[in-house]
Amino acid sequence: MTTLHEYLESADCEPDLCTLIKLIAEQAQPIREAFITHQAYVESENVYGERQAAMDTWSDELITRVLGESGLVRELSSEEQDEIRTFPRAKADYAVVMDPMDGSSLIQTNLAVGTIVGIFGGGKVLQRGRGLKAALYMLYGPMTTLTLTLGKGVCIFAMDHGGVYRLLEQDVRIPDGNLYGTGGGRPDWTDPHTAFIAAIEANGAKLRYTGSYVADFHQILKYGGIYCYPALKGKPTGKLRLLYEAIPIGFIAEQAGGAITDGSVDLLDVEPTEPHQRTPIYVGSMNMIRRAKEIFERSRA
Ligand code: AHM
Ligand code: MG
Repeated sequence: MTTLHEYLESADCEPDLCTLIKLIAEQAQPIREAFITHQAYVESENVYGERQAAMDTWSDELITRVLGESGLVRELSSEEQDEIRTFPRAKADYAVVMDPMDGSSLIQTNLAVGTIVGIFGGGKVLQRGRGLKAALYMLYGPMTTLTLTLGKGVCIFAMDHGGVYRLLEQDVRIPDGNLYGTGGGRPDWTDPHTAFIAAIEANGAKLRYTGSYVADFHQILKYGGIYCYPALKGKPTGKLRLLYEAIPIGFIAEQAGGAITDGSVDLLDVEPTEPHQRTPIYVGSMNMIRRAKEIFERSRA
């Protein structure tokens, strides 16, 4: 089976970008090993006032250190850090956005969690998602998988017992499908979101939601449907973040034939103004995205 290394060589990927992707992918092993010793929450909060799990800070520090030392990354912005990090001596000019441990509130339950990464060129993290050179996520489930796009389709690799990633699936396409997951409590949903969920349920949509965005999205990628974290009453931008959660996953979704929207605009076209901005997210199959857009458009008329 094709290894990640062989795939990158054959994909005509810039050599420094290949090195960077392999370096990030290698961190899955130490991250997996650390779960057992880092189960607890720590005393700190992140910039959003959320309690940090030990794995949030541990994985953030690990990846930040490795990328800083690589000399390949000029800027790094992480969900777990208040400020953008700069590495002025870097010899390459990649800029990385990441959620080092998405779904961390589930670690003690042993449900799947993951690491989400977007890689830009040009040395700046504040860029529109459509400018990404690569996006990937590692999912720590029964298998460790790496879902990757270099902007030319999506591949899924699985790590074998020797720590080598082997190609599981290529040219992944999101099928039209009828699964959905949505964040936010029902009393806090807005009228268009309530109308959308009612419409898809009336059409047979089935709820599947763990509370780990990266895992919930992976299910949508494989089986089709939609993941939503909507605007909520009193929280018009919802919970998830444009740079760390929307953009990399949206880029992968689009490369697999799906899309990402906040209900009106394609989130890959949004110019970020600050690293921690939040956005409502609807990501998944085209049939579901079309339906969401129709309902939101009607609500604005
Ligand atoms: P995290 O990045 O700190 O894990 O927070 C984001 C998580 C997503 O993984 C998940 O979809 C969402 O928060 C779940 O939120 P809720 O508990 O409100 O459903
Ligand atoms: Mg997250």
